[in-house]
Amino acid sequence: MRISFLSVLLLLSSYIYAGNLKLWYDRPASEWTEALPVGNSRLGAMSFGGTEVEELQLNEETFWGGSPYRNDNPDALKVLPEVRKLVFDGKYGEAQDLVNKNFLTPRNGMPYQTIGSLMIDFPGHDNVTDYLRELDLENAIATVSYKADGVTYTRELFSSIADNVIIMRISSSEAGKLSFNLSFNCPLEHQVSVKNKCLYLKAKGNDHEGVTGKLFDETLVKAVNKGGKLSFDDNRLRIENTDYVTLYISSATNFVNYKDISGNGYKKAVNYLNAAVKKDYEKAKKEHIEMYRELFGRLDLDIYSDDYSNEPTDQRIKKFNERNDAGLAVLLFQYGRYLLISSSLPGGQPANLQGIWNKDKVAPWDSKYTVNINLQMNYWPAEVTNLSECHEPLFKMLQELSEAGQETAKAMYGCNGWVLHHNTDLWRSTGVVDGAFWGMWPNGGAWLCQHLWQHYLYTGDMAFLEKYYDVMKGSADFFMDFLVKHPVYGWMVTCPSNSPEHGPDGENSNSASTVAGCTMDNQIVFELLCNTRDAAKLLNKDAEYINRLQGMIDMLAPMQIGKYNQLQEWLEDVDNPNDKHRHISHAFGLYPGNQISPYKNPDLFQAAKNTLLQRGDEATGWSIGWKINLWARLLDGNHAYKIIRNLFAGRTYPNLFDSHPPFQIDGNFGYTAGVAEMLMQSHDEALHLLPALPDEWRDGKVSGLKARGGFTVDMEWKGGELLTAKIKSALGGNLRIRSYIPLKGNGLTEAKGENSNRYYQNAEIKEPLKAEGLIAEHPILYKIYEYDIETRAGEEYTIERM
Ligand code: FUC
Repeated sequence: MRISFLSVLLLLSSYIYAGNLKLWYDRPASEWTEALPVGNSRLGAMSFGGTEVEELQLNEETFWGGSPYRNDNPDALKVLPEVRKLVFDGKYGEAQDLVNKNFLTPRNGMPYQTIGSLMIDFPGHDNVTDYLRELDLENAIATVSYKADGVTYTRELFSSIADNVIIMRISSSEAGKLSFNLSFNCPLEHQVSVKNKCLYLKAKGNDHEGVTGKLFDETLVKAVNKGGKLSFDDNRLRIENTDYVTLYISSATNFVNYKDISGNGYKKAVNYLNAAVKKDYEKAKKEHIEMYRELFGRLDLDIYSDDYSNEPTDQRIKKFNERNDAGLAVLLFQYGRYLLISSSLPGGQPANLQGIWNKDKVAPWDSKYTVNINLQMNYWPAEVTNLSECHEPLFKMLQELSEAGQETAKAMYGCNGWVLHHNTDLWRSTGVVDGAFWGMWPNGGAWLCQHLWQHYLYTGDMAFLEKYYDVMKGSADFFMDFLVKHPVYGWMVTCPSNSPEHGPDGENSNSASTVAGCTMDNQIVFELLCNTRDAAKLLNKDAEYINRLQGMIDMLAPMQIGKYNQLQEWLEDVDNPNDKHRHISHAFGLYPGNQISPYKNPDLFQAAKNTLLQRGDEATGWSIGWKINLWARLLDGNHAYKIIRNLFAGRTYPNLFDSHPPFQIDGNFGYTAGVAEMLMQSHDEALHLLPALPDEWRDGKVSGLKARGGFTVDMEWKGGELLTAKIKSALGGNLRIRSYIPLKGNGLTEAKGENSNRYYQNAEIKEPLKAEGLIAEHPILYKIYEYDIETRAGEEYTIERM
């Protein structure tokens, strides 16, 4: 009996894990946002899954326009005193005009670019049945299968983590039935030819904003066929009457680092290719899966509801708000982890605005790095969802920015240390871009430094802290010089700056956003200086500097509560309670910061809640991602779930990419972090289990969440209550578990001693103001329970129902 190739394949594929973590569709993609992404951090492909024509749109993470350049404008320094005077005199528009004239350059940033697409034509495959296209998140493999003329055709696609090439196996159920042609489409300046028995594409990165494009991507496609004929004609690779074919797509650029482009892309691509083709396909697949699962497999989440996994993913998205499909919420959560692994592995570039997946020559916002929320959000899930290694590309980038940004700090502000404004790119540009209304914001680097400290808090890695201490200190040095005394309040403030992309008149860019000491700046600088101080103490260095930092911390502006019971966004009480702007910058102190909590400052906690209520629940994709985290920190799971519903109602593409619109990957990562934050929180020196569980997620279990302090948390819950938690300690030390029981009423309640039934009070109970609708709530009171476990490294502790 002849065993068909398909069944051999199935036998060989037995190590593929089964599960419901699949995106699947019953038709090919007709839009890019229906295509399915694969990636190994460096090489990405979007597979459309067509039958007559399969398009693999390709990316290589270092393929950007331009070449090494800088965008500092030294004129800034000359007008800085005047700009500051105008701001302090309340002449914000004039200050902004002066910034526009003196701080900017024509260089707003270089674009991340597509390589182009590999087109695979299957003549005659127009009439097909049994079509199935899926992306398996447990194995990081995309497949397509269908029947044409009684023959089943199957494709398996992955971007190999093990071999640094993209591999596609195309097979047919009957021998000799597979024929197809390969060619390239490329929107850039390019050449296609045959080289080294491969189809070869060389594309040139764009010239952009006066910066010459000096990067070249070189891509080789090799087909290894079983039987049949392989030939080249007219820059096409033709395969005829074969049983199965393995395609290897190898691609690289001449990029070495942000200052050096002397590499040899061709050589790199050939080396990866030669090594990959030597390996048996099944072995290559197995190694890729193993490396991927080492990361992905660390965290399991199950939330119980009716199972709709037999419906195509695009249909489930549409119906999400008609029913409780917790499986889809889990799929999207794990998709965020899949995307992070696939776009950000050690040694690579950080995930940009679109991760690594971009079809355009010049994408929206150049698909670069916006650092007034977006890049940070990309890394929110990294630690808490147990993908700490995926954080590494960001740390490396910070190291580089701390070098590049020194010149900017000196040239533009005459300050020590380093500065980054609201954007950067492959070339680590650090100047002001896009116009003062958006770009006059010197806190990008300071915010990113939070990630260094957070990595330390999760891992306790002292060598890491030592390695990156100078990056944090360099950012702190900048602010020690840059902050100025506010002539009215006497606080030390940033000036000029803005509350990202937003002024008291909203986003009307004819108005001014240029101000001094907005709340987000004060919070970010507070965190940076405190974290640097604490790092110095831990590392036993810079004793005198610690005192200076503390002196400055004591002079920073506090958070303030305004006339609508809101957390003020600016130093003055000028917030508009009907403003729905997507940036909720002053909520930084609630999340991702930790300066506001019901534990330490219930009045500010309530004010932050009012601000969120005033801003409303509709938002762009990433803003939704942020709001999920914020409502989780506000301990309101049902409200967080309401925001999740908004995410599925128009902010999620059929391929589960997040929609700003257009596609931006930050919202995917914000969502994944948000779900983790709903299930577990670790801040305020305590662990909080199930802090924001919505009614829809009453029963479930999770394993492998990470908490600050080196803890790994597994939990099972039923009827909305914790059944058991198993907490493993990697570092030892005190584990404080805290829970909050909301209380009705508005009387003051006495705060009681340590570690026991602590009641919390609000300092002053104000009547909520009503201005054009309900925009503020009565303060919430909590009864706070705590208990401490003294843990030992390597031991696991079980907690029963709380
Ligand atoms: C920030 C946001 C925009 C967009 C851009 C890439 O400027 O305000 O909404 O996400 O980044």
